[in-house]
Amino acid sequence: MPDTMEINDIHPAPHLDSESIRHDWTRDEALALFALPFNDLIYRAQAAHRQYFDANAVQMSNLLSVKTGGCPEDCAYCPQAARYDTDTKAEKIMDVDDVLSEAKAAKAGGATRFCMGAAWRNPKDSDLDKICTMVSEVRDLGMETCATLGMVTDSQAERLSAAGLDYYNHNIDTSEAYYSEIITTRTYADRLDTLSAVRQAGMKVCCGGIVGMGESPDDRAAMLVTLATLAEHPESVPVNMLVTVEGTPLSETPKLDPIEFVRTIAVAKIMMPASVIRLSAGREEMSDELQALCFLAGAGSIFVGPRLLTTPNPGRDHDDILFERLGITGTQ
Ligand code: SAM
Ligand code: DTB
Ligand code: SF4
Repeated sequence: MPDTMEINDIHPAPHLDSESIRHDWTRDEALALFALPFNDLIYRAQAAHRQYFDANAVQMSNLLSVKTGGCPEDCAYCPQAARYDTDTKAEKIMDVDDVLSEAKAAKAGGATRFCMGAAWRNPKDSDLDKICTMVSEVRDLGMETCATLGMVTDSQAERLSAAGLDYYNHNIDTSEAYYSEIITTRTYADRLDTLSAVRQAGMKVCCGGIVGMGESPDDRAAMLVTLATLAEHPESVPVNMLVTVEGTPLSETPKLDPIEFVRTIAVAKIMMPASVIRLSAGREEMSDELQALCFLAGAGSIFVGPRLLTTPNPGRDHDDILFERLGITGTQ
């Protein structure tokens, strides 16, 4: 692996030469970024962020689980997998009117994007009728729309796009090498196929992963390289800290060093400077100071509202105070 001097030589600090959009990142380069002294890394990431974004603005998305639990997949982190004995029980898909009430409340609370999640391996065509109605009605409220429904075919992606879906979230979650330690009911290639269906249908891609699942530093670097070498970078890159849930196979996973989490956000920002990196799951257990470091490292978006899908998230009161203390404005 190159040392600090070498990576700075290859990619000079941004005041000397701006971070440009590259799609040819290598694992060694990613590892060398991870290995930078923390201050150098954060400086690079913050400067990259400022080339494309207002550094004092953070976009707010609101999640809603429109179909909870009972999922046939075996994702080792997930409380919604039917095979694990968790507190999350299978429910039916929500009624459109109830979803709309939640979206209106989210909009009133300042969220600009409404993300609808379903615990499916993949939606049935008949499920999509209702989802498409939700999407178009949420969009009519003047919000951006996002959905995460599992794997979709080309024609399903086209239907969602036609209904007005702005973003499709589909995470690669970890490196290809570590994937089978976490999920065995589908492959990495399945994931990439859905991402290309989403792109082909003209939607924006929201794709990231989870850290703190026992993966190695190499896995974290490899995951970011996969994202940053896609033909187009995902417009939105959620970086989730594993939320450990009782009953899931990862419930006892030791906590990742929070500094390594901040480094992951910073490296993602340097490798994909024009993408919005989202400080996603895990904020409930993070200090305000840790979240502030994530914003400094280039996180430009969060999930707001008291819940993620099934687990708690800091309430708006807490986030309002944090934003006030940091001089951050919530925005698109
Ligand atoms: N079933 C669909 C799928 O897997 O794509 C959509 C819903 S799934 C819950 C969406 C994403 O939530 C997962 O890809 C994963 O990245 C994230 N997630 C789920 N459980 C999590 C946990 N315990 N901690 C952090 N992120 C989690
Ligand atoms: C993403 O990357 N994180 C969100 C959203 N996209 C769908 C989901 C986090 C889920 C955390 C566990 C739960 O609340 O069930
Ligand atoms: Fe199902 Fe998605 Fe949870 Fe995996 S992450 S078990 S696919 S809901």
